[in-house]
Amino acid sequence: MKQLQLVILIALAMISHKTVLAQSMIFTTKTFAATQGGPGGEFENNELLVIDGHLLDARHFVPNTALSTMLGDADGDFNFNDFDKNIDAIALATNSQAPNMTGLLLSVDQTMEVMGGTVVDGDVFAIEADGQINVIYPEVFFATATQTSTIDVDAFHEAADGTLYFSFANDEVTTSNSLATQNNGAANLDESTVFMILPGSTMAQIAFTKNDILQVVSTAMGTTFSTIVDLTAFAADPASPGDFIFGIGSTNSAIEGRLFSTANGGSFPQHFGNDINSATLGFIDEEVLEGIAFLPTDKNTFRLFSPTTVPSPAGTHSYAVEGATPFQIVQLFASHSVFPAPSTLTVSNMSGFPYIYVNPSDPLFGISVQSLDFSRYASSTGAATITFVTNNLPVGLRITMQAVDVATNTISMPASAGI
Ligand SMILES: [Ca+2]
Ligand SMILES: [Ca+2]
Ligand SMILES: [Ca+2]
Ligand SMILES: [Ca+2]
Repeated sequence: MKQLQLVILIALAMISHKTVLAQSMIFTTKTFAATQGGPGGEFENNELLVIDGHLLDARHFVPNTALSTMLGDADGDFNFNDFDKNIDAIALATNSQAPNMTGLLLSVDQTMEVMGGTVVDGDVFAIEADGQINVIYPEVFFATATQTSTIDVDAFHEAADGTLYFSFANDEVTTSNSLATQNNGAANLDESTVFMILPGSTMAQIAFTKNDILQVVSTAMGTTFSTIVDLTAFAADPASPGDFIFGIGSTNSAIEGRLFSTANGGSFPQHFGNDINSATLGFIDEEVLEGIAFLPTDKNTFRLFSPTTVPSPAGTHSYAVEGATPFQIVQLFASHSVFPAPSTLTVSNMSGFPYIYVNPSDPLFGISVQSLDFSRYASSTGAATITFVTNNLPVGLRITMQAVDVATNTISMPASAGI
């Protein structure tokens, strides 16, 4: 009987040519995206988005307000809104790296001011608990490995065996004869080239040339494409070991916003039985996807949003949560923000986000705990909106919040308001 089941499974595997997504996929868009999913109806290009086994369409995973709250007040204007550059690469951090706030490594597409300095577009970095940026792989590492000069990394992936994969945002010229040879004799490395660095090596090889990527796209689409403009995202395909999933920069409406897998020579990753593209992600328009990473498991995240623009000093403030236990209580905790670096405590005996940004000894914290205005029952879909009204408060007085799903004792990432 067992053998028969095995034969059936093998037969099923052989007729299945599609990659099926079982893990949470974290990603970002290249530009602002209007969406049917999630509060506010919009995603910014400096936010981390997610689809998973619970979510049919894309939702926030880490809103830019959460990233800015973690980063702190880099420019000293008493607003937590300084994570303001497009995120162009995302990768899952391995255990070998320093603990960091989200478990993810990021790159941005412009120089960004952070506390204690700047990050540049070629850096791959983690955000630490105290708001410091920890550059795990600096730009010079990639430039040296490819014998180029200043570069912008726009796709990055660290494989389980330690092999690093990456792509550049622009065409770059190499002085390496070896790389040129691998690049069909050309010193000009196309922006859709995927490089790899094997564990222990400091020199890169070409994993996929522009033509290799074109071939995968053409095979998946069943028609020949002469350009995909750019490779914008790269990760191991969790449903097909040894294969990879990538995103492209083309704005050709036939292929814009699609993800491709190298499985079967060229195929479409699947989510809930659909190809992953702008329409199935719930976007109103076609959007170029960048920076994909897969979490090890399907993870239902509990998420708190503040409005994407800092509200005026006085008025009604509306905070949305998603991913809470349906029909159970969501509690918002608030305290006055600490500047310039956020004050953090390590969470114990709670699940979700590992740090507390609200200050339990602040008087506002006690008020938020006791106020009915700060708690709501979640809807049947685990959503709730919490609103409160403030009077005009001076510059320098801001509020940091986190939400708790009381039924599961799960804490959200932080949000903040310019109140
Ligand atoms: Ca982005
Ligand atoms: Ca600021
Ligand atoms: Ca970058
Ligand atoms: Ca690229």
